[in-house]
Amino acid sequence: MYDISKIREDFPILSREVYGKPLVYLDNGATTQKPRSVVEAITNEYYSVNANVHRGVHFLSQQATELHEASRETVRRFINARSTNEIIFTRGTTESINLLASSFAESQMQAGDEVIVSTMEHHSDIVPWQLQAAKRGIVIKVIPMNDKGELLQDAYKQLFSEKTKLVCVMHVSNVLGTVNPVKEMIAEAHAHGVPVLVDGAQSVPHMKVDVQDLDADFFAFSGHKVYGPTGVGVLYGKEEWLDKLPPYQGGGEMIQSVSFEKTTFNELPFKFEAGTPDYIGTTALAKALDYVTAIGMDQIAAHEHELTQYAMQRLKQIEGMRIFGEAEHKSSVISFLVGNIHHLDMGTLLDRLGIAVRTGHHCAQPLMQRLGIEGTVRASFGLYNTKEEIDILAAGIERVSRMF
Ligand code: C6P
Repeated sequence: MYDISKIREDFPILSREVYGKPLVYLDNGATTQKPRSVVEAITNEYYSVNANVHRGVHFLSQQATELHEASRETVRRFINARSTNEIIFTRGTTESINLLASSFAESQMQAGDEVIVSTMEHHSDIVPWQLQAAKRGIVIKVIPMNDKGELLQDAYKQLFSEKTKLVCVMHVSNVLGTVNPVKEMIAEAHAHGVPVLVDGAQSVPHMKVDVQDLDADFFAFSGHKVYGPTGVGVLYGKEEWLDKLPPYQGGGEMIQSVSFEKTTFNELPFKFEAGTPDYIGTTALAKALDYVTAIGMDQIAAHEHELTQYAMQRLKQIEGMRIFGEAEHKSSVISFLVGNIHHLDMGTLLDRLGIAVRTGHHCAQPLMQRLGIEGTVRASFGLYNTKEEIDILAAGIERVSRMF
């Protein structure tokens, strides 16, 4: 039984008002709101445990270290990694991808080698590779998509060459909602002996993810999009790959011994975690994962699927409505434009009605170019959204449309 009223009570912010109207928060693709248990984990740890991890012999330091490492185990279990050695804590998806791009390109790629990305990628799956391209002369190849927002699998297969070293693809599009068939895409890449990095920023909050079932070589996600705190994220990597890659940053924690002549590096996962980690953040992330696990990822997926179906049907009734992203497998993201109304105008006026949506290019400008537009209005749903909120959104869009 999905008790939405009870769930909403866990998120105090959802009962606030903006401009004297009840908040309708539909910007979950950008970040999600936090349940009480996550916020309390942060204050509790600062008030009663706080000490630097992995360094001190004293009681608090050991307790903080235990919490931090228990959180790594929670993440491992949540995505079904084989070992906690495969869970690297980062600041978020962006840092996870930059880490991998830097370490992978440095050790595994030479001038002329190729990385495959897709048309719908977020800038954080593109720009790190462009930085490496400028440094090392690597080449970026792009998987095209059809007008429904689905990647063309035949074209994808044609992109492989003996120079292909990595595929970097998003699990779920933050603009179109498309759920890419990453399991099949990984199998295809593996048939060419090529590893795959999956950007899971928009999948982890919405569906059960099993990195072993996907057979992903690398998988990145952000805590703040899965009801956890800002500033903490994860890079999963198969141990055999992580063993081969050089560290990303140097500093404390990631070393075994240092002299001015030679430094030896720490074992996994610490080799990739230079400096004091956000150990309070990792505790809170684990609380967030516990929270969604207690509700059930399948239950969350079913609830959001129902909301998305309802919203698609409801929004399509609005005159002049153009929806971007009609893939067969679609997550809880709806991007749209209405008539000639600029996305920024629509977003600003919806905001005045208490409705928080995102507008713009959503950090996916190459996708906007493919769609032939500058930006969209985007409503993205989370586990606490309701059909009533979708009705408010639809009525809001109709009201704004009438004004133009
Ligand atoms: N998307 C949005 O769509 P960070 O900022 O590191 O937590 O996540 C970056 C990122 C990477 N990949 C995908 C698919 C994403 O959607 C995002 C973040 C947000 O509103 C902000 S642009």
